[in-house]
Amino acid sequence: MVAIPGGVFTMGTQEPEIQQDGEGPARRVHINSFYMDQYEVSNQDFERFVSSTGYITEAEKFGDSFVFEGMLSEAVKADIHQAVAAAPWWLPVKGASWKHPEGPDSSISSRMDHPVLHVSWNDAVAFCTWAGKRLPTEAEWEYSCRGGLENRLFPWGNKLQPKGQHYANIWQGEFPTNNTAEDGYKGTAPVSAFPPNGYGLYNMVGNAWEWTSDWWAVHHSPQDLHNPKGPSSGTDRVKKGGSYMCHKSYCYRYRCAARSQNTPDSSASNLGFRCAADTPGPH
Ligand SMILES: [Ca+2]
Ligand SMILES: [Ca+2]
Repeated sequence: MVAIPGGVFTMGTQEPEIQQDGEGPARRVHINSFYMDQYEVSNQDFERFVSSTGYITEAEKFGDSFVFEGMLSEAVKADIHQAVAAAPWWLPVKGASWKHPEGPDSSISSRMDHPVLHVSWNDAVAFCTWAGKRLPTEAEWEYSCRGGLENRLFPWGNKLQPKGQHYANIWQGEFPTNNTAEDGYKGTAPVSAFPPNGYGLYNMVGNAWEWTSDWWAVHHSPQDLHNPKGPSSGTDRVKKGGSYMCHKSYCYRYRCAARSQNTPDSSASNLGFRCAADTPGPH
């Protein structure tokens, strides 16, 4: 983990790119020092948890999970007859789970250093609790994402590709039909790929979406806040950072201020997490 120094930052933005996501207004938020995982939780990390606890994820209990169509074999696709109306590239795949990200025939053996996927919010909380940690709040996550920079789009600045270099695993090409993988990765990348931000954190944006502890809401007070924890109740939890599937044309969410949501029992082939922890002693 990395020690994140306490401070004040501008959360959200006055120039929301996706209005309905509640990216605005910009508000001043004070954050106490805390610890943040340097990397997304990997398959290897999650396997250690499962082998020591026997934990069964929600996707395994439900018997299926959502997989991006572009990652599936023709054989698996031929068996599926339902899709999400608003996002037909998501297919519910029987037997898809963290161990089998594209269904029963697939395996993580060559991807142990990639982010664990198909973990629900409840699964993520179980892992972090086991590790003596917790999920970050949305405010802690966004503060971490910004890496000490103020009001920038990305963890490294405002330019997506400084000097033509890729800083995150997102989608190049035409979504969802043509993934050129110009950044080196068609699906997930190792959790240590790409340069870290100013706090030494990797893949805050792109690669896998990351759960936070907050309930989802789109209206925020413009007032100064101290260590906000989000609404006291809700139906969905906040996820941050976007994923390898994000392209500016339909999901410009690989920005620190961007946000989205899922129900706490949801899982998918582009959604993972990392943990945070309190600094010991008085703040
Ligand atoms: Ca990519
Ligand atoms: Ca990420």
